[in-house]
Amino acid sequence: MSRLVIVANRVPDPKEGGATAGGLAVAMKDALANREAVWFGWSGKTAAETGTEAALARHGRTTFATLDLGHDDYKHFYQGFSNAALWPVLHYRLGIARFDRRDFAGYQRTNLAFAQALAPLLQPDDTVWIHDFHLFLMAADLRALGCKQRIGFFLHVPFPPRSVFNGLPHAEKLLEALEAVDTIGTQTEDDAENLRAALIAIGKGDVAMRVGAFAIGIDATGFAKLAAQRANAKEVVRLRDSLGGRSLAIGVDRLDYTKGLPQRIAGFGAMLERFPRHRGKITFLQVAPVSRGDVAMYRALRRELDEGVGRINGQMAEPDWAPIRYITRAVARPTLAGFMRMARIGLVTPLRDGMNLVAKEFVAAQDPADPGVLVLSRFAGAAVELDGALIVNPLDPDDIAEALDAAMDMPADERLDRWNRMWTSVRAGSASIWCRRFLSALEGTTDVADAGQA
Ligand code: GDG
Repeated sequence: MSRLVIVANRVPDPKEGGATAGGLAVAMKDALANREAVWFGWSGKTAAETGTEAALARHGRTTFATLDLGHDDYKHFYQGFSNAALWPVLHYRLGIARFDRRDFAGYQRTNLAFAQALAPLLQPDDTVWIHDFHLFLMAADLRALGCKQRIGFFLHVPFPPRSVFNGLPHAEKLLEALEAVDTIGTQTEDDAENLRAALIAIGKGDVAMRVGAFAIGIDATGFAKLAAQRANAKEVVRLRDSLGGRSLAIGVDRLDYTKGLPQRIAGFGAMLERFPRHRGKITFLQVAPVSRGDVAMYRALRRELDEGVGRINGQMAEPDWAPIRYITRAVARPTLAGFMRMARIGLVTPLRDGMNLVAKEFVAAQDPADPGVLVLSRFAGAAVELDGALIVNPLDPDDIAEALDAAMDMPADERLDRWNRMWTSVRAGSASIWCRRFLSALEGTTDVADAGQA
């Protein structure tokens, strides 16, 4: 079998064997176990200049190849164009995007530097799989350097309607660069349609035909097992004891403005106000590890949340009960799995999300004998598959309030029925299946149009 070359902005730490570092590493686990592979990208460190030669570390059958980012590229490529311009635009938030031509120059420079450092490592029959919005231009740069390998590109985040995308300066350059890609993957059929329409509008109908939807999944049985194992772990018991018999609602999200956190908190407050019989009966735990804390929008969000949580707790708390518990540190993954299993309600209400793995993790973590209820935003890619959830509009606090009320009162047989439907689809769409589907489309054994279908 030919070698698989994975390219992503971040590379998992080889010391952890790639197994513990984030969703992508989990999703790639099976593919990496079965063939020779290279994982190429940013080391996570900064230096005076972006590296020109990748540092190599071998682990099992995988070679980790990493570059440090120069301070300027960190500022303009990563914080600037990737996080302050592309991220909001791809999440439909044109109004909060910040553009600066120096940022785009940094983006072009870094994509090219990545391509220049990767090209000499490639073998003729390698399959190259590039991930996500940081690297729209890299396939075209590789082609310009003479690379003839098969190249795939997967976009983990949404792709908005072209009227939104075209608000991004240089939007056309990003689309044109996709000409160099053989198979282009998005999370949902809506994203694929939006991307195709944007490509067709600039006369790239041939490229539009290479776009397909491939919904990413989780290691469903692995996460279910982890949650069951941790059901009585020390931290989980501590949380259960502290609830004093009250129900738990849980939210787990990177602290990001796409995740709808202020709206979710307002929705929880609205539930307590409109349905006072739930007061003192439920505690909402929001875990929201700080992310991209050096970007201004994220600092503003944190202040807004501090204030929102404080206001609702101040208004609603009793001496022996605070409605909301809010943690901005990361919680260990096994502990999170145990917390999710204990929760009666999972609150996943992003304003926009490519997929949202937390929704699938919550489903996998449930006790089949007494499963909880998922309240899910219709704007998460996961909503396409998880029709057993209570689907809400995350912008409408009353909608969230009513779903919470319904979840609190939902009889056991309805909970079980809804959960069974969701669990069937989470299991069927596991991470390893996602990986296999994309690679078989890229490596030519399935048609793109059929490959994304379950
Ligand atoms: C992007 C797209 C798409 C969260 N807090 C903690 C923690 N997490 C873990 C979750 C989950 C992961 O982080 C988050 O994944 P999501 O899918 O929810 O969201 P993004 O990070 O925005 O990911 C998204 C994804 O890529 C994959 O394609 O679904 O749409 O935006 O696994 O559990 N993990 C630990 N502690 C925490 O406090 N250990």
